[in-house]
Parts: sequence; structure tokens; C-alpha cells
Amino acid sequence: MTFIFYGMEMSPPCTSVTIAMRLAKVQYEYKVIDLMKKAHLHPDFLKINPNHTVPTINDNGFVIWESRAIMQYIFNRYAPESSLYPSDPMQRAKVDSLMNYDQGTFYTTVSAYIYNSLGIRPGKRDDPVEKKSFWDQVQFIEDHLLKDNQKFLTGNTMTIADISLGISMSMPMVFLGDKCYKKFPKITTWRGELMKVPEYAEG
Ligand SMILES: N[C@@H](CCC(=O)N[C@@H](CS)C(=O)NCC(=O)O)C(=O)O
Repeated sequence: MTFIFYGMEMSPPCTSVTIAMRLAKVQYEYKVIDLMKKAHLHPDFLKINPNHTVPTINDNGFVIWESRAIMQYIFNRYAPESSLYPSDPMQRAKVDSLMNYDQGTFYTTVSAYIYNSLGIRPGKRDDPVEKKSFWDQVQFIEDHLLKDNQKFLTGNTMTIADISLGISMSMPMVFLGDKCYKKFPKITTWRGELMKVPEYAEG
């Protein structure tokens, strides 16, 4: 049995998958795909993932990419009883909804504002429209996703939605500084709860 994880450091989706694998206690072999060296465009990697993205996993011949789908697969397959990906259909739907929100909305604003500003993408740096979209989403998370009396997004138990959105929210800190969310008390408290989980805090 071989479980290969193709990834690289400093990649938020790879970090999410690493945390999920730690929590689900999956043993894996790590293969670095160095984007700077264009290893993701090497024919050998393109045979595995023609979409040339990391993270990608190969679980004994079963290949899948997209970090959120990988996290869901890991818990479905290796930790089906775990509350990190609850089996109750309604609880699970909430987790899935938040992960889709992260991928389709929040991380899109991170990409458009932060990645352009860092020069990782070729768009306009510090674009005021993209900047506003990003901060509007941060405000939305503060006002609507986090509740006063609960520790995590869907209750007092951490789920893979917290990992997904938590790691997406950590990326902007590289550009904006680690105090960038200090005006958002619920986000600050939630991030504090996440950092109490060793598998998460390890990054
Ligand atoms: N939505 C994907 C994003 C994956 C992604 O874009 N990864 C970057 C590294 S952070 C990558 O592999 N970029 C290379 C490319 O797109 O060619 C996920 O969550 O896994």
C-alpha cells in the first residue's frame, strides 16, 4: 500500500491537506513538486495530474486533486467516524457548504487581491476593487459565519471546514501582516481556538 502526497511548502491547499492527514492519522510518502522549478509541468507529473496542481494524492493507484475533495476523501476513507467530517447529512451539508464558500468565494478574493499584490499572479497590485471584495468577505465571515457562543464554524467541534477556511485566511497574513484580523474579535477568537489544536498549529 502506498499513499503518495504531491505537494510543496508555502502552499495553502497543501497545508490544509497535511493537517487533515495528520488528524486522520494517514501515513504517506511526501513528494515535493517544486513549482519554482516547474516540476508541476514535467511530463511525469502531468501524467498523474494533467491539471498540474498541488496538492495531488495517489492512494494506491487512486489519484485525486483539489484540496477540499482530498480532505473529504481522507475522512470518508480513513476516519469515517471522525467528527471532523460529520456523517449526519445536515451537519455534513453545513461543512460542505462552507468548504464550497471557501473555494468559490473567499479564496477567490484572496487570489485576486493578495496573489496579485504579492506578484504571484500578473494582475494589478493592491487593486482597490479587489481589496474591497476581500475585506467585505472578511467582514461577512465575522458577522455571519462565526457565532458568539461557539468555538468553530459549525459548533463547538472543529471540522475540515475550519481547516479549509482557516488556512485560506492565513495566506493574506503573508502580505498584510499577522495582526491583519485584529479588528475582528470573532475571527481572532476562532483563530485562537484553531491554534490550540497541535495538528493545525504545526501548519
Ligand atoms: N483549488 C485548488 C488549488 C490548487 C492550486 O492552485 N495549487 C497551486 C499551488 S498553491 C498550484 O499547484 N499551482 C500550479 C498551477 O496551477 O499550475 C486546491 O484547493 O487544491
